[in-house]
Amino acid sequence: MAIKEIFEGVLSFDAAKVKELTQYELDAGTEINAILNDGLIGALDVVGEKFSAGEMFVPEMLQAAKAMKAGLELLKPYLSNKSIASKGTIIIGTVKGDQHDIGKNLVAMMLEGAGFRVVDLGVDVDVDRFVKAASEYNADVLGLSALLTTTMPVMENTVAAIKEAGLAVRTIIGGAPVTEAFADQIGADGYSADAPGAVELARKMMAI
Ligand code: B1M
Repeated sequence: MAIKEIFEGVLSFDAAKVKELTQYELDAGTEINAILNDGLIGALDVVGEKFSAGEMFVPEMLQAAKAMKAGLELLKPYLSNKSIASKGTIIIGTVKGDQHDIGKNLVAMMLEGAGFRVVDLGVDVDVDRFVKAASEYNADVLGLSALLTTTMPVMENTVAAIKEAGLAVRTIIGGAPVTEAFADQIGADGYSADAPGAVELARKMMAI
């Protein structure tokens, strides 16, 4: 098992090593969730702790994210399957002022894997773009991601704007600093702590 080495590869910013070992684990038939959670995501958690402790800085955090993405890219075909007939349309994006996209991408991949049509608006998405896209695509669900406490208010503004526009789309929010209590407070229709939970919520909302 090379999962520990994948973990260490992210922490030493070695994208080539992460890619090679992720492929090795895939070929060995290792569970996707083990590679993802114990190797790739687990390492980024440590990066976050080191950043908080002043032991790592933004350039290192960025390099670690790049190394993590090198592995995540190889997992993509296992997490998403665009050939399945669509069970509904979901718009997703990271809110204005926020560049973090790894968690949002993971949620998007798993939603696709569950058979939903996903329109990914990317990062730094403002309220108007969310509202326009929800209307244009006649979306069933709007997913908002935020990783910074400072960008959480954009979620509140977006949920309010969706209601004001009278759109029937349901809202799901998530991201490391987001909580169920916050979702209740801003009137979002759902909150999930992780990507599989977001899929479950979407399924319930569309009664699939
Ligand atoms: Co930044 N960053 N970062 N960062 N970064 C955090 C978030 C931080 C917690 C680090 C720390 O201090 N410990 C901290 C935020 C503090 C706070 O506000 N509470 C922080 C900071 C401060 C910053 C900057 C301000 C640093 C600076 O410039 N001084 C800056 C902000 C830039 C900006 O956005 N404007 C910044 C920049 C960056 C990088 C660009 C270097 C890089 C991002 C690269 C990228 O995304 N392309 C980065 C990284 C990598 C991190 C950490 C280390 C890892 C984030 C990550 O990808 N985790 C992070 C520390 C941490 O979270 N441990 C940190 C893995 C990912 C799979 O998890 O995104 O949580 P996550 O997604 C999960 C769930 O949250 C959930 O499901 C996902 C998978 O299960 N989820 C949803 C996410 N979205 C969802 C949506 C849903 C449902 C569930 O429904 C729609």
